[in-house]
Amino acid sequence: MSTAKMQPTAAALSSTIKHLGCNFPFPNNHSIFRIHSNHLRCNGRRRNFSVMMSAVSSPLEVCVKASVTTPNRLGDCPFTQRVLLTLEEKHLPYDLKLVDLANKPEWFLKISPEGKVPILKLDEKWIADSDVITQSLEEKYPNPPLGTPPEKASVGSKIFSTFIGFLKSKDPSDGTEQALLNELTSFNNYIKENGPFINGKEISAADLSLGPKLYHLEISLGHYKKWSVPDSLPYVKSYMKTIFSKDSFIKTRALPEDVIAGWRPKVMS
Ligand SMILES: N[C@@H](CCC(=O)N[C@@H](CS)C(=O)NCC(=O)O)C(=O)O
Repeated sequence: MSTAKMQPTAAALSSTIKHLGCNFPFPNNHSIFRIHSNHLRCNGRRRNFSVMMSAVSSPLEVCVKASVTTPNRLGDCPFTQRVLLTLEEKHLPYDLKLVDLANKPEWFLKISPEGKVPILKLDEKWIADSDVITQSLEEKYPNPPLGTPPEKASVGSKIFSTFIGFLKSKDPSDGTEQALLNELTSFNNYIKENGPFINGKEISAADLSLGPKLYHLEISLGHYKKWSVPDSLPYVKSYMKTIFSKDSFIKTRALPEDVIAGWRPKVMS
């Protein structure tokens, strides 16, 4: 088990606040503070910048798949990356607990009876399943809001299953490539009309779920089928580029070699 801490320091936040020309008392205990929109008085004037109001006392613990190619690195689970992206976009500190899924330790099976990652500890309870985890994070930490309106939540949701169908297919004329192209085409048309993200201008939960799946699609179809998203779908391509280049994505993405290794059993079966 290995632990990697990712958190801003209280000192860094304090120095940002001082930069704005005010000195607020800032506890020097390395707690992490969340920023809310609240008005404070500074130098006798009401200032409309925001300062910490509630403390996230310690980093949230998340069990994630460990890399199979590189020691002490995050592995290739798209559901895990979805959860980490949510934590990043909500500026929540977290600790990664890397789990070797090929050799699951006893401590992990005790807290994850299904033996699956991701699991995240919230209010002293371990929660499984990325749907449940991201929903629970949204409820407990509503700012910034990441919820996707229900009528848009399933946009692009068939891309992952059709991608897997095509990846596993051994018969080029079985229609699996066309099924994927159909899903990507309707996503392309949707983003063209409604983008740049699924909910319009701002990134939301549906993008944080789809982004890692498109990353797996790009790497594994490129590797195993020498296939890439056609130029006739420019909105899909620019959507992928936008999401893949976000800092939160770069920080939480798997190594391409892990993605390739992760899909090998499906391709070979
Ligand atoms: N529905 C779950 C799926 C999680 C899942 O399938 N995780 C895979 C890794 S990507 C896993 O832990 N598999 C167990 C194993 O490989 O033994 C979610 O959204 O979190």
